[in-house]
Amino acid sequence: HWTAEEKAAITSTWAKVNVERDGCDALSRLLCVYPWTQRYFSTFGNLSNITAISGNPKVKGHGKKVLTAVGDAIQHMDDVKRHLAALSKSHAQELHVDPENFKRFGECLVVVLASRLGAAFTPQVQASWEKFINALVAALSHGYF
Ligand code: ZNH
Repeated sequence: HWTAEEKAAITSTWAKVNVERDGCDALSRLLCVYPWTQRYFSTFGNLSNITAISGNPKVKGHGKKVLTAVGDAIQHMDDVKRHLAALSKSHAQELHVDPENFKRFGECLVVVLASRLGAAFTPQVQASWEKFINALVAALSHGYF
């Protein structure tokens, strides 16, 4: 259910992503804008303000881990649900992450991509990303039901 243009939009913009820098930015935004999401990261230390959050090495490490998983999912765009089945189960059953937070994180990621890409983040690219984020969120939420 992806057109060639959508796939090209996703893979070409992803080639410009730095998983550590942009992962840290997206996760920092989540923790700052939706501070109750900090409850999942009680072992991360100081998350008291945006400077502390974005400079926290554990935020950096975890942001990289999450965006690396997003990059892997892009390699499996036609089969995202199956590709993420185990990760969905672990978020549901072990980490107990409210799946609403996947949507929130996806929105943070789109903001980071838009600010990095500037003019390259055309309406067509944005639409492709919104569609991909929806598929990613659906796949990650699948193991909850
Ligand atoms: Zn998550 C973990 C992915 C979202 C929370 N994650 C994780 C990991 C991965 C991920 C890959 C690792 C696992 C293993 O190692 O096994 N995530 C992901 C993705 C996404 C996410 C892809 C989207 C897109 N998460 C999320 C959110 C949250 C979370 C939103 C909340 C808010 N995670 C989490 C936690 C963990 C994880 C808590 C664990 C951490 C540690 O322990 O270190």
